[in-house]
Amino acid sequence: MNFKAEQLEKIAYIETVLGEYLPQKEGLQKIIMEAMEYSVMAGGKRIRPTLMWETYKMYGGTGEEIHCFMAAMEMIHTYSLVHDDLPAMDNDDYRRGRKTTHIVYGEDIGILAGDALLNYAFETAMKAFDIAPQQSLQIGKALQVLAGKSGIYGMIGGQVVDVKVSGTQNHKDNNKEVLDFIFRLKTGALIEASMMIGAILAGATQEEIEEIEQVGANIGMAFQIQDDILDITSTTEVLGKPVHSDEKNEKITYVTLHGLEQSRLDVEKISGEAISLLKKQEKNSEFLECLIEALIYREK
Ligand code: GRG
Repeated sequence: MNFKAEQLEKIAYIETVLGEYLPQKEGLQKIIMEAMEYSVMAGGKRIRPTLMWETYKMYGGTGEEIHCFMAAMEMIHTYSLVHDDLPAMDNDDYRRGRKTTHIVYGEDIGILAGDALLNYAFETAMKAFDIAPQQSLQIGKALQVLAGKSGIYGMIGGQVVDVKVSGTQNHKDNNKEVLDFIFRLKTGALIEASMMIGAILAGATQEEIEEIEQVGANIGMAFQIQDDILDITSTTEVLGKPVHSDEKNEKITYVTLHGLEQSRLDVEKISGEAISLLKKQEKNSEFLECLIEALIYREK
């Protein structure tokens, strides 16, 4: 398999889907549609919709309803980045190689663009009911996962602990547990949800859905450790966002706790476990395995 070429083809396809599902730029509120498009179409690796789509196909899914959820997931992911970049949070000026949304449109529209993306994500996912009414039960289940994993028991919960708890003294004795909690929720939850939704919409069994949740958890953990590594070892040009942001925000990271060498070994080990779990499913998961492998050595 020519993995790189296939990946680029898939990204191009996902971007067409995103373009189709973004709202028309019209009406008195047109600026919000422009800001939504600006942030969503700024590039990005499109890891989450790729994982969703590949998992869907792995479990035999062939329908169109998956597209609504792929677009919805990327909208939720993008809203989290837009809000994370705001002055009240990380206060970053660059993301995905260009000025952040609040720098271009102002802080008020930056906040509203994040809100709009989150809401529009659900409006978009619910279009699946019109596309595949016979799948209503699975679509309902997929919506439950999308809402739950992005909420207070998922990504938002992880972000809360990251901004409010992780740097405080009361946690200095159990930094590793707190960091693990943040990674599982802030980064892992959306990756788990992406794969679970792919499985649910394709009609996978409950056991298969739980197994794929664990695969997603491993990918998420490895992905965030690699993110911490790249924040130290990469450059702003390559990442398209500022490096050393963890140091700037005085964050405890996987690398500060475990060291660079151990962090690299752990990315390999945790990703290897994800690949083994996938292989156990005895389905065609070749592309997913290559993707997990590629993420170990990703440079951005
Ligand atoms: C504001 C509710 C709220 C949540 C923010 C996702 C997040 C939580 C913050 C962004 C900062 C960060 C390092 C998050 C961890 C997840 C992560 C590594 C996001 C970046 O994802 P990529 O690398 O981004 O997939 P692209 O740009 O490629 O889509």
